Amino acid sequence: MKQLASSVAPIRISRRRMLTGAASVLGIGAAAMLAGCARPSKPAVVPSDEGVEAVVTVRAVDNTFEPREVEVAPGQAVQWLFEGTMEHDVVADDGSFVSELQKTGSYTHVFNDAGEFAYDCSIHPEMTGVVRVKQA
Ligand SMILES: [Cu+2]
Repeated sequence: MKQLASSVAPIRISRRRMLTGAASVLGIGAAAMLAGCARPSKPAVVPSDEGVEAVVTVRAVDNTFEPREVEVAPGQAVQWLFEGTMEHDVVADDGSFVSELQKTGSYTHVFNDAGEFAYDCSIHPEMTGVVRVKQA
């Protein structure tokens, strides 16, 4: 009987250790996830190119950009229309075009350089889009 009692105790300790270990692994995982998702800070707003006629319009609705991918030629402009009930913005990964958070209105950007410009909404990471600028 003594043997049984002494064999039970170590099991309890190891269980507790396992739980503690699992909790700390989860904690590290959550911290890594937060670090991966969080933008360090929103880049500076790039003023909208007003007075320019856009060749493509993208609607920012709740919670998607429609269409998600657009294509223009160098020198052409894309206009985003804010139509959702929530605030959204347009933030280029490279910071080359960045709008204010807004519920209504529009934001226009002239793309002078060829390339692929990914962007998203700073408060809705699931809202992503791409502007492809191709040489005509
Ligand atoms: Cu948004």
